[in-house]
Amino acid sequence: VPSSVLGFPRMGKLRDLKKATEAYWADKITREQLLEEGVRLRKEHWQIQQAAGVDIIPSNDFSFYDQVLDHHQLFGTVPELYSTTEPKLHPLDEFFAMGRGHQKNGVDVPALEMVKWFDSNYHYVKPVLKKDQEFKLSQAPKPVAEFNEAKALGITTRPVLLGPVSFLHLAKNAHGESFERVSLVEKLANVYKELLDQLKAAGATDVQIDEPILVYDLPQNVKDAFKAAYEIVGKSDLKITVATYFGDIVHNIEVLQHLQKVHAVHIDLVRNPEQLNQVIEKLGPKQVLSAGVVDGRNIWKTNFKAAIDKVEAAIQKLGKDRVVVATSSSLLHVPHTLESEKKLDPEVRDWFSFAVEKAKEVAVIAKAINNGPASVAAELEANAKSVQSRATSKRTNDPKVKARQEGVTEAMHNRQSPFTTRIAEQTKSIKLPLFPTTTIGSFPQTQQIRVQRNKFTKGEITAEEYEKFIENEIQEVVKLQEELDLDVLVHGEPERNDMVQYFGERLDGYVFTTHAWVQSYGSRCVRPPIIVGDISRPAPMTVKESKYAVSISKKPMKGMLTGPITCLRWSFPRDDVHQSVQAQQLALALRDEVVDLETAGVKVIQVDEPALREGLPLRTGSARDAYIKWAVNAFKLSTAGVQDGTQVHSHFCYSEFQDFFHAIAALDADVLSIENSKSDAKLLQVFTNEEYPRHIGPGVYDIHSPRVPSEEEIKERIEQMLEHLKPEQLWVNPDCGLKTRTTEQVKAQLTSMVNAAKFFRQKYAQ
Ligand code: THG
Ligand code: ZN
Repeated sequence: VPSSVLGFPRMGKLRDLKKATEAYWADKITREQLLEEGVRLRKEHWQIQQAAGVDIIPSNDFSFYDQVLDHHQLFGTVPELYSTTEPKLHPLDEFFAMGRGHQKNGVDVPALEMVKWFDSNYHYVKPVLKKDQEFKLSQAPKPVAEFNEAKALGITTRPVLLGPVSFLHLAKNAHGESFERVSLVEKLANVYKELLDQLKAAGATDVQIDEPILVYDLPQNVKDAFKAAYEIVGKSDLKITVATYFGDIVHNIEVLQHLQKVHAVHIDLVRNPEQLNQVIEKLGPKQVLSAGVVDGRNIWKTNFKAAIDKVEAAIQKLGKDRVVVATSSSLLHVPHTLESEKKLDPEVRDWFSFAVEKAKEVAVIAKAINNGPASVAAELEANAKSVQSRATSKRTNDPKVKARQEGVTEAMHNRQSPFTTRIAEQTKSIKLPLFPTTTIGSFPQTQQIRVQRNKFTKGEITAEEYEKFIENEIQEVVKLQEELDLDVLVHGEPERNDMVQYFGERLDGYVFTTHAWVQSYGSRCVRPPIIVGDISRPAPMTVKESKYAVSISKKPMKGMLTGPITCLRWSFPRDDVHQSVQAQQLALALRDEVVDLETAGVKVIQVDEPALREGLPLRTGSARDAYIKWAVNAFKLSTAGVQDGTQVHSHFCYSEFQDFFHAIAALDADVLSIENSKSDAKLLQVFTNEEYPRHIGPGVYDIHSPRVPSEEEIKERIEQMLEHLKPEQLWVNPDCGLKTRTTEQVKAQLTSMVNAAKFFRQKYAQ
């Protein structure tokens, strides 16, 4: 029984890849230096896995930006916009141009669209394909080059590719073209076959082809595409492992009959252990099962006994030579190594396992099975101790939290009065004009803010000095907003590192790390806090800053919180209690914060839930309905503790509301601000059709661009919105937070916005 890792994080121990790519973009290092850093990181990561005792080590899991985007160049499908620039871009720059746009030397091209990778917090770049798309294997295919690189180090790797059907399904059609992308499958599969032949010639024996879309509900033509694809790809002499993850494949089990020519099928037995028998039944007589038993999505130490039991269950049916021990998915979604965490409480640290440690885990599990438990007796014993320690720790169980959860009533989820009553109260207590203007919460996070925060973290400045600095920042942001004549102000969030990490650092039941970065997209990383136990709020988290902001302005100030679902989803959650329980604990902690803000004189409170939609189970059906119910309840529980006169806002960073509208409406937020930068009438139509009574601020300009929209342009936008929404419903705001903009840009953009709002205010006053 060999051990296998499906993919390794590529940032490096100290986010080396982030630093190198950003230095390259800033012209601080040369292209050669960046490429060298790639070579160094790949080598380091292969050697780590080799030293850990992993038998099947992946290659081509590395990427300078995104592994899905790599395929555009690999298969010769780079959109013309990027391949025909004047002057022509070097391939590496063409690649980055697709990922993040390119504005230099007269070239000005925007980035391709980026979307979430299944239900993870990783984003991939959506490939764009044309109806008459041709495919052509690149001259020096990256998978072959990286295979050779590892081979030169004496390591025979298993290259990883995103499979042809998943690639087509996860891509999108070129603008304005209507066609079924899977109709391209044969053409594409031929190029895969060519690539596999080259890998074979280079000395590869195995290849991992990821087809994660098998966990989705799939239309018939997509399922059929597997037949066409694997008839061609399956002619290769390589042993192919088709990998699935993040869900079960039982609902698509018929597809396995099209995969009879492949060597192995990988399934995620962490998320869906119950699929084991049904998948085994459909395997061909010689096919191998790759059993994903080490969690690629979370940081918990694997329970060796439980994992071994799962693998043994597979061996019982298939025999030892038809089973592989593997990570459940790529380890891309976990941090590099626990080794770097010097400040974690040892009790808790002992429960965790990051990528380096997980590589060791698969090797130990395989060894226990191959050579008997005695061969790894020390490891098994230490593991059992850690598991026991976590299960019985006082830190995981807090009777006070449990008692409070038991006392939660239905009534606690509902505001005191219906919206019509509330809004009448709010109009009196907050005194807002028609078309009120506001922003989403964050103001530019300047270099200076980051420097001061770092100094404070390192103890180079005192708490008082830091506090004074933050107050000054708040003062400036408030002054700026007053000058701009905005109606509902914010304090700008200079004190916050990340909208989830900040709260994780202030809640009991959480621990946070110093180096545990996970790639979010491109060079950008997040450091998810870890939920280890029952969650509670030892002290107010945001009241001091909000109160200060209230004290320096006569205008209404908006308090800013991250909602329970987003806190949960962008953290590493516990795997020993249901997520709905953790969400409710977060909701109760936030409820106290909301009430404390109200007491401190904050009359408008925004609770953001950008991750609400991505938490939807990947397939439609009862699991989705159950999720919507507990997720909506958590939001309502967190916000419903206030008086009628306090206004609850929420913000959503997406506008695909069609299939999710009822969940959003059920939140019962007084005001919603939503992304609408593409000026999507379909979105507004949803609100009209459903006779949505509450207030809405569809973004009037796109904050992701430095461009300054003109007053006229914003007026046109508002005019369009008024075709769907009543004037007394409409708020005027940007489409997201201003964190990534400069102060200059913000001033100019908000000036146009406020002027446009004033125009309509006057027009409708008569
Ligand atoms: N926080 C968390 N998850 C998220 C987002 C977030 N997931 C979705 C979306 N927002 C992802 N977007 C970003 C945007 C910017 C950054 C990360 C994710 C970012 N990170 C800094 C970096 O990599 O340089 C972190 C540096 C630091 O904090 O010192 O800029 O907002 N949890
Ligand atoms: Zn947003």
